Amino acid sequence: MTGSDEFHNLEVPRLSSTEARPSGGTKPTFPSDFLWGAATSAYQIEGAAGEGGRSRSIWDVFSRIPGNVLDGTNGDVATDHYRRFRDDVALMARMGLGAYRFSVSWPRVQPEGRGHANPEGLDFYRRLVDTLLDHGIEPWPTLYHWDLPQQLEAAGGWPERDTAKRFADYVMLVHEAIGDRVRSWTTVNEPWCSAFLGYASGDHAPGRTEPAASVRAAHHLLLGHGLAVRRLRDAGAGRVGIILNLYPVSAASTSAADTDAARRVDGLHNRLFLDPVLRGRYPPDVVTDLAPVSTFDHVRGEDLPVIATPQDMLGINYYTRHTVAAPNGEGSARHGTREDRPPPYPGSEGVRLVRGSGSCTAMGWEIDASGLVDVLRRLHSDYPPVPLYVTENGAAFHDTEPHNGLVRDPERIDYLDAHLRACHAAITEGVRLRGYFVWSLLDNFEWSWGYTRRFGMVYVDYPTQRRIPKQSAHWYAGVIRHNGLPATEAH
Ligand code: IFM
Repeated sequence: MTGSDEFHNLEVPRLSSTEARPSGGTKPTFPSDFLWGAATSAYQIEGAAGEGGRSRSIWDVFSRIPGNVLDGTNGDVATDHYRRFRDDVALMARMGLGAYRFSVSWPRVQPEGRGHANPEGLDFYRRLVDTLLDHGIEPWPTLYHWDLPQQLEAAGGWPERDTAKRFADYVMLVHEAIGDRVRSWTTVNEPWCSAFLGYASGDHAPGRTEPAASVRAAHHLLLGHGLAVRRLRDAGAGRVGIILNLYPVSAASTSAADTDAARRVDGLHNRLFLDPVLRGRYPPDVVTDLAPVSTFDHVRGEDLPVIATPQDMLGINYYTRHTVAAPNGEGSARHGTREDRPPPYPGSEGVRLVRGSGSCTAMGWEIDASGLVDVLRRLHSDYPPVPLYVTENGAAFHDTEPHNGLVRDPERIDYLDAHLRACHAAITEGVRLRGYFVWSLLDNFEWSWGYTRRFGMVYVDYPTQRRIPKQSAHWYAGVIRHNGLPATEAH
């Protein structure tokens, strides 16, 4: 935010009669203590890559290799949040956010990934947390959102057990700095992405294509989470939890082959992470599926109890559902990655993602809010009880340029509206869902898609860094203010 006051009055813009669509339903109201938030992550917004004593992360290195990022960009400047955080927090306050989920950059706080802390880096997060608290916004730091210090990758990265220990040490540096002011901690964001996009498909940093290493990485990310939970709890931290990206997985047909493909993909995407964390064991069928690439001999006897250390909450990131077919099953292939090749994840080789009939976001992800209800229901009925938070949900669309200070993004409002109705339905069924964070507060660096995809409720004009709240930001502010949704769907 550049100090302009286009966000001055957060009234929901009036809709024309053709834009309003009756739902016929009642007006969903959320529990009075429901937490309304928005999320970002360090590498995607901070910029200031070479400042304040920050070292290089794996994304600084990966994004500089031609071909890795669609538009050839990187997070050097991003949304310049490192310098503009005060304006950004003021903007959040005007939206009425109750919580802000941000991530702490490990290479900013502990440049070598081990050893001494960088006081300037810690100071940045102290100032951010203080500013949030001054505005009545609860800070929700995430301790790892994909920006591993490059020095740790040079030492082997997440496939090495030592990285999990280094992570727990770094977490304590952060806790020492802001632990007196932070109540809610999330450890690792979407370990599936770090492990399998980072070490198997190579779509994300560090860009390795080593299936065996990806399975080890998945385990060590979980171990790092468990070690961090224990250390944080010993240090008196309030509430701690991990964040998983979960997808309902359906078979494209009732054939035995497609049904088995769905089991495999569900195992690899969901149960490989949920079961160790919430049940203290790896699912035997997934271990069998992964046998061609891993004997799981990296798993030590003491690890699973550590990973399953009871946590106070579970964060769920939900974007879409998957329908899958066996290699020669039914259905038509869908873009699995940017390059339109089948995802080479171990354990599900040859399985195809099948395009559904619904419309898609600019990421090519099918919009299906009912999948969020499915995910929440499953956690409620199949796993031990734990308070749930939707820690990311949102969509990229090809937003139009600002016109008269307004960016109209009706598809995003529709998306958020539908998914919040799904949250409300789940709560009505008894699911312990306690809060919801939109991804994302601001347009930002969307990893290997660079700046070509905009997820923000706030438009960022990158050349000037001007922030322009989109119509969805106004709409979300209204939802927060009313603690509920309109009786009619938004657009
Ligand atoms: O931008 C990412 C975020 O960093 C992690 N979850 C998914 C988002 C959209 O791809």
